Amino acid sequence: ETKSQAELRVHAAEGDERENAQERIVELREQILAHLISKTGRDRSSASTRDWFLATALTVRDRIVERWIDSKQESFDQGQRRVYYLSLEFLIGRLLMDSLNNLGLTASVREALSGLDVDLEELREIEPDAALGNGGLGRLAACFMESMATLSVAAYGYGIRYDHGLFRQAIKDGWQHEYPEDWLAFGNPWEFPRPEIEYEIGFGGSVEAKADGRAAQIWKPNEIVEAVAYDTPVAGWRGASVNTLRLWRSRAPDPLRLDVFNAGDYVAAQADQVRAESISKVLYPSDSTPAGLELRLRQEYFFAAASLKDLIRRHLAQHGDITTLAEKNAIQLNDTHPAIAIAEMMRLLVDVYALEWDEAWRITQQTFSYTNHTLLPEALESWAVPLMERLLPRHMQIIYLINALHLDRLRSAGHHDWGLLSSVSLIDEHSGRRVRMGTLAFLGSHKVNGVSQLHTDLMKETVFRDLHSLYPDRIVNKTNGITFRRWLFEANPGLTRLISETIGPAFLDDPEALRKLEAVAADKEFQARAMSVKQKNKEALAKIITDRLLIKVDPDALFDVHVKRIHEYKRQLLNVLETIACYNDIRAHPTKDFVPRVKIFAGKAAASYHQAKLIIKMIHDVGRVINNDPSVRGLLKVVFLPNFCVSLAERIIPASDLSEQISTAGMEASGTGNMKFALNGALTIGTLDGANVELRERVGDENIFIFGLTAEEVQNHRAQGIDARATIAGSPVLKDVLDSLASGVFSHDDRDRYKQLVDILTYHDHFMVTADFDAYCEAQRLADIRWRDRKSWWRSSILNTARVGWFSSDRTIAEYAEDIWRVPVRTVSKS
Ligand code: B1H
Repeated sequence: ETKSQAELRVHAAEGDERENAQERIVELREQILAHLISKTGRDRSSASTRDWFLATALTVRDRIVERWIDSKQESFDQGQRRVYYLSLEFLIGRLLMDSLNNLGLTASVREALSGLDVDLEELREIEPDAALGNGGLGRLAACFMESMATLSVAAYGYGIRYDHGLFRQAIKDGWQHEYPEDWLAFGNPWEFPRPEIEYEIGFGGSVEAKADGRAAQIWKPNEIVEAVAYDTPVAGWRGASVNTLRLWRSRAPDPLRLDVFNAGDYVAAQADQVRAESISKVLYPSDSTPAGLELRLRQEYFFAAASLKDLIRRHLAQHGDITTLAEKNAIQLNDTHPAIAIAEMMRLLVDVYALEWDEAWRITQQTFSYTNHTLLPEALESWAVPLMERLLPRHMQIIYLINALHLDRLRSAGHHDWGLLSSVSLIDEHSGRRVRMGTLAFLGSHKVNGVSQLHTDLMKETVFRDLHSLYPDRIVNKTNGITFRRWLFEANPGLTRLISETIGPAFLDDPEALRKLEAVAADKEFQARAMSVKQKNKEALAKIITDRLLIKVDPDALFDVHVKRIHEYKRQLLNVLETIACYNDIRAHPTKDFVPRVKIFAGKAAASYHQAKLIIKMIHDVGRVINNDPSVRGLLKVVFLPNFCVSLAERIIPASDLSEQISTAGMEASGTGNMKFALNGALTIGTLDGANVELRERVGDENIFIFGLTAEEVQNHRAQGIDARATIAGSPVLKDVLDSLASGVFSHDDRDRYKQLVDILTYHDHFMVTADFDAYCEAQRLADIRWRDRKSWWRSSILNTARVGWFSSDRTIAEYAEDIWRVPVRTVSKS
């Protein structure tokens, strides 16, 4: 038996491949070669890795396309209700391995390529990430697209085809620098441009009344931009079905003003085009704080309007009747970013399709639903009325009308309290006049959901308290999930294989079947094998660290990992302070036995977020001192991996022992990294925040390190005022740490660098870093004790993997399908 045959035999995720394997391999090889020649114009002797990647991707794509056409035909024939997922972000990452795995082609393609002396791993690595998102919200949309295809939900994703995704992060002297990302530089083999699918999107201009006195008006925009479709097929697990991600690119109706060009003003001649194209030029790089700039509103309206035009066209082509729109279509708003679609839908129904206002409103509400992803006050989107009036005059009228009817209805139901009425009004009168997009999304939807149980409870108590009291059935919870295909099968083939050999392949189709691992959680041999898988993953990560940072880390050390966007509420700072405390402890006790740790950080800061960038600098400053201090004796290392992205996460997560999920309680709506780490057998150290709460319920108290204030305690603490001087005075360890930072121990070149930061912690520690510090250190020491008892650690690790099946995004999507969209789901399993 050759190595590759053995691989074929055991690699469960590549299950169905044994049959006719040899013929298939030969056929694949021929197709790859044919594509190589016809699409790159090169042959074997001159092809580059990129050429081979393209040829391979196109070969896979051919197989996806067959099923794509079938899926579309099938949902048309069945007249199913379609689901539309509107999102400004889809953080997809790479697609080659994802497509191969889902089509069951990984082993055959690897074999076909190796016969051509090409290494699939190299092709995998050359694919650029499609980074059309900032973080959790965008990645969730990508997981949902894959799960909807897996469950054969007839779904379309709609978004923007940004020329440039999330910026590339480079670190210079510890500081973050941003560079434009260029994922399309070498073309994109997965997408199909659809130049024939284009819509005119208007901006600005004026509104003319119609003579008949009805609600309908005529909007005369003074600027037109075209939206052109680009489609990417999304294949579900085992090729169950293939859905479409349709992304819009903007362009001007005329590429050039020829008269101006001929007169010699080349720049002015192209000005319209530049203005139009700027809409789909670049993703706004803020996670959780909306930019609030005019271009952002243009992006939001541009893609919402194009998507509605497109789905209404599809509906009318099939059903011919606008009044059945709600029965046949469900539109999910991914946060408020597409919420202007509600006003646009009303405009289309009333002004264009001539429906009565009340019927239009009923159809709109029945069609739309809205997911809220954050309660941070600064993150709640609102638009200044004058900007809205200038850019979207008709929509502003419609919003006023929705508001007037809404408030009238409340008054006639006996609500006269001015405080209540102004708090649920669509217009915020406090800080200039602004349109509240969350309120618009809430009113225009039949269901509004949070993304974890705690977050949903807090929605009802805080931001949406008054709206909830008026519409008590509207808010529901849908706890987030992740696709196990990417985050286990693809990212961790070693563990996938081990699980499959131990409990059989049923878990590949039914994540709850992972529970069978409970039986072997304490089994010596299974533990040893799980350990050896993790060890290999850690060695691979150690190599990445050495290659990129020239820092040597010991794969036997505990890998303590904190990767996510850099934000004060996520409290990377708390982790750094604890790191300094460990450093002080190690130096003070040269003979004490410490658990060797590698602290691994990665994540991007919003370009304008000064405090977050300072935290990145601090990680580097602290790391430089610790990593170069011989008295640390290799017991502690601090590394920051630049340019965190989906493909890097796929390397880091399977190599992690400890997962840092330490946000200030009440501030992380859900988190999804927490789920990815637990699935891959990392133990979590975390607060009772977001989905950590549900994670603890599922893995069990003894298999997770929970510490710190609860959301309620944080609220009380804040209400009492948060002068931290007493807390600091009561914690000698913390005091030491802060003194050393403030006095410049880690910043000799600029001793005052962290002075202000320490002041903020001392006088108004909004994120409760000081309040939680001692509890966090204590939890870390419990983790040390556990780590020393390797049997107990590994039992917990295996139980984590065994018990997190519920966090599959298939479960999440099944819940949306049943409670919000009211569409059926179907699973295709192996047989
Ligand atoms: C999340 C955002 C977000 N919540 C505004 N909110 C943005 C807000 O560009 N903007 O304007 C971009 C992103 N992202 C995250 O969503 C939450 O913080 C996570 O806790 C949650 O897991 C994730 C998915 O629900």
